[in-house]
Amino acid sequence: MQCQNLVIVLVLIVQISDAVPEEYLERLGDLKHEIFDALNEPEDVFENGESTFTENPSCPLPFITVGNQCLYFATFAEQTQQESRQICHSLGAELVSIKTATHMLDIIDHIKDNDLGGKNYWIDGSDEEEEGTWLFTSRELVPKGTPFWMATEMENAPDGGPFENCIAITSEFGYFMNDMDCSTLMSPLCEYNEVEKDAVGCPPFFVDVDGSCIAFIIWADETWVESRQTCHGLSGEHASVNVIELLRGIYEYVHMEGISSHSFWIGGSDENFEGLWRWTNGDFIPTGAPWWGSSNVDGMMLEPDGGQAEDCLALTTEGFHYFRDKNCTDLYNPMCITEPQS
Ligand SMILES: *[C@@H]1O[C@H](CO)[C@@H](O)[C@H](O)[C@H]1NC(C)=O
Ligand SMILES: [Ca+2]
Ligand SMILES: [Ca+2]
Ligand SMILES: [Ca+2]
Repeated sequence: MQCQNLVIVLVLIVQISDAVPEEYLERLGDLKHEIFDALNEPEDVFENGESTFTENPSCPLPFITVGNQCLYFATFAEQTQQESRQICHSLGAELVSIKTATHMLDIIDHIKDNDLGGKNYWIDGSDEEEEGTWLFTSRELVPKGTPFWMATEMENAPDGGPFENCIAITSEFGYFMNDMDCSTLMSPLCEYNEVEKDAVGCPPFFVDVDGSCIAFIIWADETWVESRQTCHGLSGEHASVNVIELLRGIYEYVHMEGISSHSFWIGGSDENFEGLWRWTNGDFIPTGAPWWGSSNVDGMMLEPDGGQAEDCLALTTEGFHYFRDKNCTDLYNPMCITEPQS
């Protein structure tokens, strides 16, 4: 098992180094760092035999064993609770649900022992549906009281009423569970669970959308060119949306996952020849309805409507995630595509 892990790590490292130009490796910054670190951890186990990360064959990369759970502290991202949930889903995981006192202790010990303090994490659990009824995603009840929730001699959490409906563990409150405003930006703390794995088998950060593996990189605001490089860094391509069911699937996915307030760059442009829209592999992009959205810039017409000022293809929130031409230096989130894993 250890040898297998090492081989997987080496293959991934080779793939990453091949795909990314040197100067861009630096610019990918935190994201690449995080993923790279996570991928390297099993190697430490291999070399030292002993490590704080107990080897557990059932924890796939980038998850590590904490107690009897497979966890990933996704510190590269800071998102709302709903968006954090989506990031966990893209790793075949869910926000961690802390159900036992031992889980609680294991997580706090791990944060202390591994210098993960100073960060704030979203975990599973909310009372958005019915004030005061705290439920995990599984609809089981979240345990109340000691030793889970923060308490002083005067009062104990949750006590934020209708304005604080999501559970976080934060540095400020000593990593006790605390109810907070769901739109606060914090890092996802994901728990891998075999059951959550999608049927198609997409690599980390990619999810199955209508049979394609798509990554919604909601934590990075980038130009079109940077988005393309980010996709290459994840061993993917800037997404071609060349099947109408995929456009529909993307629309349904961003609404289902609560990330429809995000706008995405996809892999199309007419930069090489004005008006001639191509995917990054050179194939032509379909024109007209129902692909492109309507435009009211110059009477009622369809996009593209930007001429020389707009040469890159985006699916935007205000554009209802139809195809629209946009200024290539606008900052949106990358949307990437890759092949399902066999
Ligand atoms: C795109 O937007 C940038 C920044 O707002 C601006 O400087 C640039 O001129 C625009 N490009 C085009 C082609 O209009
Ligand atoms: Ca509440
Ligand atoms: Ca154009
Ligand atoms: Ca436009």
